[in-house]
Amino acid sequence: MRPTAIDTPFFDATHRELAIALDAYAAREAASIGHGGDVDATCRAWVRSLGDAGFLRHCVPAAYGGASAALESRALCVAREVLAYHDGLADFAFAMQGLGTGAITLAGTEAQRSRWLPAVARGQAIAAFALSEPGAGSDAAALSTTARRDGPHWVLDGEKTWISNGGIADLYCVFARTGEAPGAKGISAFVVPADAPGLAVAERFDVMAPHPLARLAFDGCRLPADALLGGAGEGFKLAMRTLDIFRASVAAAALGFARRALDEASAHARRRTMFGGMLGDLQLTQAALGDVATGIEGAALLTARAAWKRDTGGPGTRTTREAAMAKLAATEVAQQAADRAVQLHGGEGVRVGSVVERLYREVRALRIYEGATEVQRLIVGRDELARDAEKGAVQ
Ligand code: COS
Repeated sequence: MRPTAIDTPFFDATHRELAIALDAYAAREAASIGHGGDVDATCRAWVRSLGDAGFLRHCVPAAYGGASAALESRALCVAREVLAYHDGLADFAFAMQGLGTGAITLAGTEAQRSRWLPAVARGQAIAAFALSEPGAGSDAAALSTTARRDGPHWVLDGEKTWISNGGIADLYCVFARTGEAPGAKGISAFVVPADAPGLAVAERFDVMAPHPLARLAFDGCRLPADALLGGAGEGFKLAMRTLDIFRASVAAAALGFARRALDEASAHARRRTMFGGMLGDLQLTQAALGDVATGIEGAALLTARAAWKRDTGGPGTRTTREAAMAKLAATEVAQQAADRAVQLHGGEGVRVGSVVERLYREVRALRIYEGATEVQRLIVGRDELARDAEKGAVQ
């Protein structure tokens, strides 16, 4: 597969080379690693394979074994669109290495970066991002896990939930309330090794598109003083800055799933006879495919713009609005693409184990995690109001 917007000016020759190399790799490895069986073992296999092949270098900066000087949003997007097209767990394994260490890349000390980033880039350590809690999902600033100083230590108490890679991760990037101020300004980030005393995997979850997922319990979890990641009280902004990068990449993954669904639907429509012709001869089929293709290409341009703006905008460029639009548009169109593909396949579409049945299950969580569709809508809507207020101020 060739990423949808790869031939637009948002991308250059290095991205096209990456796409070609990954496409060949992913087709081969998806066939050899396979989809079924134990998700922990499958994810570990993908991390090892992606690390050995050098693709995880796109998840960390060059100074720590990465592929480019800074995390490159466009490379992340290219990689995720191609991987998701071939295999949801391949995309998951790749993305989590970046999301789980994104805050270390953005704000870690030299010691934190050199301890974790090279190992993550080689696929020798698995990373996770721990923000959500039983009582704080969309309203991330309401989190209640606490971190308090105790002499030379930090002590964490509370729970994190829906943590991807929970149970197989070697390190967790954890956000906890340190209380410098109420709400968002009283949260700090911590690097927590999986074997930290007082950290336990309290529960594993089965979900409709299985991947390692857990609830974590912190019970007097004792960390050294240098576990603090970034400034005290700056954890919420760090989480949001990390999400600004990875939300655009979720959009790219959605595009990969959507493109696969569209390809499966088109191929089926050209093969399946119906009413004395082919399914694809029916105008209703053509309209369904036309709507999905148009939605995918529109979302791909939003995604490319978000990634390009971040990569080329210079230090301090905010892409919150662009990343939110991209995630919103791409994940919604992926749902539509998978649903139409199932519909066009008829009974075969709901047969457990068919490609479109798998895609239908795989795209659903993308509209929820890393900021639900409703959160993206409110981010864009708030930004519209702020822009209007600015206009008012200058009139
Ligand atoms: N980059 C840098 N700073 C940011 C930021 C970003 N993308 N987003 C917010 N901030 C800053 C704000 O500027 C504000 O700082 P100041 O008070 O100094 O201006 C502070 O952070 C608080 O921001 P805000 O008031 O917008 O926070 P809210 O509590 O209203 O929350 C939403 C905003 C809903 C957008 C946020 O909670 C969110 O993204 N929720 C979804 C969480 C999520 O994605 N969870 C999934 C976890 S991974 S599966």
